[in-house]
Amino acid sequence: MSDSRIQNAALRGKIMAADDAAAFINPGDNVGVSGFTGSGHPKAVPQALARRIAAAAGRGETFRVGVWTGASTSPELDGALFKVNGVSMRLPYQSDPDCRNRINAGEANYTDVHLSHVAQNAAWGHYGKLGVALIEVVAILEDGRLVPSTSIGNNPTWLDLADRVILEVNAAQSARLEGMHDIYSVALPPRRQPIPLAAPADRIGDPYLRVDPKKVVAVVETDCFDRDNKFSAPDENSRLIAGHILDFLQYEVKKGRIPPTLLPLQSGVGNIANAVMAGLDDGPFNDLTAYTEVLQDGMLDMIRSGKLVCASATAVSLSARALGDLFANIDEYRKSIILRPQEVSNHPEIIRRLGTISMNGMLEADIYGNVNSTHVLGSKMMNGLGGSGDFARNAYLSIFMTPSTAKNGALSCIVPMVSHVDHTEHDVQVLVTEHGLADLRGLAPRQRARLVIDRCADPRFRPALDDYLARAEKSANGKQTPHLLGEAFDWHLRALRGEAM
Ligand code: 0RQ
Repeated sequence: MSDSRIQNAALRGKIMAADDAAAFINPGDNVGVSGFTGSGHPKAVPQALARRIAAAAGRGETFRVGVWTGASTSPELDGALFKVNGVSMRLPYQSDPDCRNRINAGEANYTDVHLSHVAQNAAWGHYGKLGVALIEVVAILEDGRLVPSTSIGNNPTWLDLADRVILEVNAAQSARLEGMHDIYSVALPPRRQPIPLAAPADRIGDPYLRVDPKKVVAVVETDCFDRDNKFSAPDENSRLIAGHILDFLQYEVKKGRIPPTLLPLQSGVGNIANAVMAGLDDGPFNDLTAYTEVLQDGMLDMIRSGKLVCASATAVSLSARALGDLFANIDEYRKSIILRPQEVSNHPEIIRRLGTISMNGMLEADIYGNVNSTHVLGSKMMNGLGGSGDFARNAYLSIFMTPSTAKNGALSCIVPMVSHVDHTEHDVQVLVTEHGLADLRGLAPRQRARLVIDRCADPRFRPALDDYLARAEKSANGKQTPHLLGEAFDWHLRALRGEAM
């Protein structure tokens, strides 16, 4: 592989084994790694680092690093490093069980950040100094430019800020990804200028990452596929939720508020999001576009069927089957897919300009429309808010969706007051469960509460929510957003005791 994939002579001279490359990472370093929702993450050096950390622990030494990513990664990265308790600080989004367990046990600090904020916060120094950038690429050109992999995330920022750079060149990723990316850097204030992007298909940068070759300390060759981001076939609830959203979008088109081609779609991760895409693929809308952060199987299907003409994202996050299809037909897909830095894919300026239709999952919503996307029963981290907040506040339509109950019906996902707030009532326009859709736009809090209970709550929990609202309306200290502060969290307290809500 070296000859074709690593064309730069100086960097070819830095090829070494993953264990040797990991020796450039020191205890206490912050490491900025590539990787976004299981794609484009380094596959070999993190495991070599985990072995170093385990060996240090065997000698009674403490060896921990800070890990900054684009978003979630994989068992080879978060899994390996958290298993050996090698991470002192993690940001900005994760979904790995070992990582989650350490965070919830208080053994690792986790900073849950809007994905669009990460690059500028890092550049401003809010996270400390970046020792190492560890980035997967698919090739190094003769002049040293880097062909990015299946995600961009924060890679340009990590390459700029790090003292030392380790590159993994992954032969399993198609070299023909070249040309799919659009790298544009956003200057810091006061030099920041408007980002010249007016449509999802616009290309405003150039397709390569750049790095100062003097900073590159190691190049490691790998041959491993991305995480297999499998999806199950949509279940009944997902299909019902997708149906409500499709009916609503048709109504919006009929009202003339959005065009028949809709507005650029942003879709979160998971089975419901995929079910919505499957619904759109079978639905009446054509010539759709997406301005999103993650391109999942559902969107790839829509590109193949011709329904989706352009998808702008920062990463693909695909099943093994869909990744195979992407690579087999990459020259066709390259005409419709653009991968950008997450600072651009999630930039509030662009999201507001395009007026996206944003659809994200949630854990729970309250009767007034506040949404909790991250914390189970108030204190326990699930994944993180990811890009949901970037889109929720700035989208034309900000839609949050969930089945109405969790844990086999024991928990209601519609509660009197959310146990943690990620998206406030001011940012949430539409709530959807399998029972129905509540369009909250323009409504005052008490009107919203009526609609959320009637349309979205599970019928088994409606009487208790009605009762709460009625008593709150009678006895709260004000009528704007009536609450019974003494009992607003009784629902969560019952769940903590292992009872149904
Ligand atoms: O737990 O796996 O232990 O059974 O939460 O729930 O129903 O499988 O839903 O996979 O769509 O995830 C909000 C987590 C939903 C996701 C969240 C339990 C439930 C299950 C998962 P188990 P489901 P999903 C783009 C945008 C934030 C980031 C985001 C998410 C588990 O959508 O991480 O939107 N969003 N990013 O049992 C207690 C409740 C619960 C509950 C569900 N009310 N109370 N537990 N669960 N509801 C992507 C990026 O930004 C990268």
